Amino acid sequence: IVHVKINGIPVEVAEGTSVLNAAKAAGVRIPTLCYHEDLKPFGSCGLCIVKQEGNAKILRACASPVNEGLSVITNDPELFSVRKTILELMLSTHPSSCLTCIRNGECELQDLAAEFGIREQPFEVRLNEKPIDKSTASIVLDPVKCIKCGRCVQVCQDLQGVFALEFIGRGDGTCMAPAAMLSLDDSPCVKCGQCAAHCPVGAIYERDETDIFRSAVADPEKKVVVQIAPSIRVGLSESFGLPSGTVTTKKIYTALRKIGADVIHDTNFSADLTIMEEGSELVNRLTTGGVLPQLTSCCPAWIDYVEKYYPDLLDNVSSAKSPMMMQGAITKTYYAQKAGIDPAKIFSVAIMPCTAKKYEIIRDDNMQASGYPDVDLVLTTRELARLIKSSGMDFLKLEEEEADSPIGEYSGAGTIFGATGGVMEAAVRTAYHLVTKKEMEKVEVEAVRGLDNIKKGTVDFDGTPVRVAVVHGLSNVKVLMDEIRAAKAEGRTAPYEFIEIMACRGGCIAGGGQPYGADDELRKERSEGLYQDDKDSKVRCSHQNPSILKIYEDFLTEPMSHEAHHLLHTKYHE
Ligand code: HC1
Ligand code: SF4
Repeated sequence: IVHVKINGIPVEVAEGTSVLNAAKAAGVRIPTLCYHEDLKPFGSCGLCIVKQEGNAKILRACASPVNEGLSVITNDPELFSVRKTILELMLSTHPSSCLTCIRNGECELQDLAAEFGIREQPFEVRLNEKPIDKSTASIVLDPVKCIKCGRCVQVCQDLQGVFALEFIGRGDGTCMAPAAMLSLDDSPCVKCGQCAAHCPVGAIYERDETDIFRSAVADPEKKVVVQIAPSIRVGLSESFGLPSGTVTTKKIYTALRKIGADVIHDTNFSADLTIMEEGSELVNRLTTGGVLPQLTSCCPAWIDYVEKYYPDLLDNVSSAKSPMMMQGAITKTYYAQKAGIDPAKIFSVAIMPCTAKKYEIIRDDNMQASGYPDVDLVLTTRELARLIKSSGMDFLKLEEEEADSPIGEYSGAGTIFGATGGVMEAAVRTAYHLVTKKEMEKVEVEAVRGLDNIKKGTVDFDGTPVRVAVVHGLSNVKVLMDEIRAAKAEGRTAPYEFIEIMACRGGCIAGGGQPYGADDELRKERSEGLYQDDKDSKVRCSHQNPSILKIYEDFLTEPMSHEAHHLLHTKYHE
């Protein structure tokens, strides 16, 4: 512990804390643009400069650790003027197209320009015009808006270990792009969208497809069926000013009906279905000497990653499709039959926290198992927030409505899919039952909860130990994959039976399409929202969901049946 003073306010912090965080502890905000809690301090923007008292030294608050007795001034007329000049220089290389920018109203540069009262442009404007990259279905790069903060490069290289983005060029001409200015689609990008979620401005963003939704609901020939992912129920609330972690499932259903959706389904139902299929697959592999460890397959950025970086381990990946794709296939078959609707008329929309889901629906492998595209459109949480806001409704005052039967019903296990460790916990609850024919006394599996990079545990299936691991954030995934690969090269099996993998830190609750501003505190709050929702659920295990039992009885026969294989499984490939 050291004692420091921020603008004369005494505060005690751990040694090594940055001046920026010490100021935070003292209730003082220092402006930043390049800094992000997920990343190592980069120090490129210079906005966080502060003065050290006693020697008039200037420090970059993000990158300077405090020491005993340090006293700093974070704001005075001189610091204000330097910061304002930095911002004016940034604006001289940034287009002033704020009104038509996707980040209008949610841009960190715009906020600072407003805060500093910038009213004119004293510097000559020099824009770094480069073509917009729209090569992927997921995200768009607009280099002219880049402020060279470096967050996206750090995210892509350090957090995700993907190295799709790097700094290209020098000086004013610098931009962030794939090596050799390849298009994103030709780069190793896995479309996780973490660069977009961390970009402070509108230089990298999700492909906005809200207009496609508007056209679909305006078309009387189309029956628009919408599913919402587990983590939407906890993510969307922040867009409407509610405390993070607030769950608004039933208001979201109402909002979707009001913006024109004909039928509301919930991806949580298919999360339960996934557990039945993936859990049965695991039991099958365990009992028949199959390839182990089994790796989960619901995260499309992870699937893109394993196909690109570890194709030699594809046999370890579960053949189960993601809940979103299962839901799509079931919607245009089982649901269409039950509801007496021509599947050709169904327009299947998935609201997802993820940009990679936009790419998943157009993968070539079996994503049209129903005979039609199983999912026609994916919108992110941010796009849904825009649709709701532009409709003029007051989200906070909406009544709560139910989803449509028979594939809207879900268990708490389906809900927790959205948090890192949730798929594993849900799978354990059901696999335990499949193996032992008993129910777990305590369904919470604490060992796989929380934000540790790699979580490991052993679950006792009545005398049979099952070793599990959970990993999130692709740079952490690499550590486990290297371990599995090394074991394989030595003719061994890595010491796990089942591993959950999510590309984004924290899991889907902090996916690349969720509301901006995720850091570990927010990830924790969003996860707690889902865990509470699970705790409040009457049914907490996928195999106890009555609608799941019914779909097997009426339609799929049993997990891994011929019909289930056709609709719900696929083969991942290089
Ligand atoms: Fe996810 Fe999933 S949990 S991948 O993390 O398996 O996107 O929320 O919808 O499909 O259910 C995302 C979340 C989501 C799928 C499920
Ligand atoms: Fe890198 Fe993910 Fe952005 Fe692609 S989407 S450039 S992998 S951070």
